[in-house]
Formats: sequence, structure tokens, C-alpha cells
Amino acid sequence: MNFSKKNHEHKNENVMNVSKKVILSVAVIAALGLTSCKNETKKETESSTTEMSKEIAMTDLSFGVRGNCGMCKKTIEKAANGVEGVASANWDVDKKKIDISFDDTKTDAMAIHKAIAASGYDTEKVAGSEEAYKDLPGCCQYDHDMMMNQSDDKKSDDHSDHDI
Ligand SMILES: [Cu+2]
Repeated sequence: MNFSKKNHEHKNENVMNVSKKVILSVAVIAALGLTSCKNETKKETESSTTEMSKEIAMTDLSFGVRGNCGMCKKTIEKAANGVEGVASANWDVDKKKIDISFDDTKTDAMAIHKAIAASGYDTEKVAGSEEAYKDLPGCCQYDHDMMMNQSDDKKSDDHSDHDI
């Protein structure tokens, strides 16, 4: 019997289309919110301040990035964090993989790939800038053939699936 919300939306037909969109985004936001922290989806749907939306509109992304060491990590993460909308970036030196959380209303995955590539590092989708690569410290001039985006059980240099 608690349909008061629905009745309210039926009152004005002009508002219907807008309402549908609002309901949709509220549902999406609620779903996202539930995965991270319960009951945090109050009335923040209308305000879109950057700080407020931090925990409701973030998209997680993870992809391979080549690199060698802690210095590489700093450069790669700095490049990713330099993209507007990126909330966090964490590159794993062993897995050659970065985990990123970003606001997809402000940027997209490709922009992040490009920013990292511009800093000299190869990603799964974009080859690193050779100019920037040359300027990297010697220890950071990683092997362009190295495997990236490795899972824990797949660290070896396996060339067994050569099909030539
Ligand atoms: Cu390095």
C-alpha cells in the first residue's frame, strides 16, 4: 500500500520522461552505492559536487601497464591521477597492472590509457610515447616485450603459444 511515491510522479505527465531518467540514474547510483557501502545513498542524487559523488559514481578499471620499479609506479600513477575524474590509481609492480577508480562522467578509459602512454609507459591499448620513454631514468626503461596484466599464476615467460 505504500505507493505514495509513484502516485506523486503520475500527477504531472510532463515530468514523466524526466522522472524515468531520474529513477534510472537513482537505481544505478543505488546499485553502485550498495556495492561499496550500504545505506550511504541518501539524498545526494541531485547535487553533483565532486566530493559528494566520490563514492557513488566511481567506475573501477584495471588494465596492464609495463614498467619496472617503484619510480615507474610513481610516474604511472601520477599520469593516471593527472586525468581529471580519476579518484585513485594503484599500479602493481609484479603484475604490471593498474587499478583505477574514476568518474565516468568526467573521463573515460581511453583518456587514462593515453595519459599513461604519454608518460612513456605502454598500456594494453596504447603504446608508450618514445620521447617520454627516452627521458625515463635508465632503471625505468622497461622491456617493451614484457608481459603485462599478469595474474598471480601467470608470471612466467611463456612462449608456448607461438603460432607461426
Ligand atoms: Cu622504474
